[in-house]
Amino acid sequence: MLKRLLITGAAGGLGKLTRSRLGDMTETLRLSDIAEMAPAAKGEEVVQCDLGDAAAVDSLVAGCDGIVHLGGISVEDRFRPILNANILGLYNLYEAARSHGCPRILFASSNHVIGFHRRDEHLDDTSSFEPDSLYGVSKCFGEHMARLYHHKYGQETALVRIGSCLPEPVDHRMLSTWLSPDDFISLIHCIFRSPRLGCPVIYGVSANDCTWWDNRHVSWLGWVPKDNSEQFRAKLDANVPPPDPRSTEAIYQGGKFAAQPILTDD
Ligand code: NAI
Ligand code: 15L
Repeated sequence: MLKRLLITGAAGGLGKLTRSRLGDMTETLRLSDIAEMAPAAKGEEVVQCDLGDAAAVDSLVAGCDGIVHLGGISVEDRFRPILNANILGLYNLYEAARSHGCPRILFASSNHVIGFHRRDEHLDDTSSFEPDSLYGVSKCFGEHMARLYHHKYGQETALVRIGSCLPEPVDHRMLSTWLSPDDFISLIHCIFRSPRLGCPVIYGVSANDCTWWDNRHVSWLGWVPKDNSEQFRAKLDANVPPPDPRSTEAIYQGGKFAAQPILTDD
């Protein structure tokens, strides 16, 4: 049992999911976001702060023995907001962790670090970074920060390249990338219960028949995802037109992120 587990990004989609389901892992849940959150319930602490504010992040991390880092820009955006939340925010988080005893971190990385691999490729932890967006580049930075602090200070981080964590897939691509909420929660339990973690890449994906990603290199973690997106295929076939197979969106694993132009700051 952890003493105090910090969840950043607690006002977001996965923040709300984890807030409602991780209470049994910890004596106290500390919840943080730049946005407003529901008031603290019993066993909870709520702290509103900007990840770009180093002093605030330092106080946020003090006293925590685990961190589920979900906070930040979660889709493609202009560079400035990404710079503050996903680049400066990551530096602030790792510096704070270093000064407060290196609590274990789950970093919510993304499949968009490898989004420019083609869909006929099968990937594992040795596959090259091929980001498909400024957002994807910021997640590559986050993974590299984690590795740097692992080598220098022994900081442990699970680099979870989340696919698409939603109640169910909403397009055909997500038949490959879907991570069920239940499988995400069971993964978080495995990460914080493991006696040793290191700094592994873990693809956050359910046991989908048509996945592109291979997690055999982390079988020692004991995570066995249970859900399979095939149960939703007929519904998608009936309701969602697939994209033109010659389009960028359909060729690459990152889908729409690969097809989007880079947004400029003005
Ligand atoms: P979300 O956008 O719903 O939540 C992110 C939260 O971070 C928001 O509540 C936002 O207010 C907060 N945030 C943004 N900038 C901040 C700042 N400067 N300081 C403090 N908080 C800030 O995203 P979601 O879907 O809950 O995803 C959570 C994490 O998982 C994100 O890091 C995302 O990149 C990652 N992820 C999610 C996937 C998914 O399928 N939901 C897939 C791949 C990665
Ligand atoms: C992500 O990284 C995003 O945070 C999420 O909103 C989804 O779009 C997901 O990837 C995806 O690729 O489906």
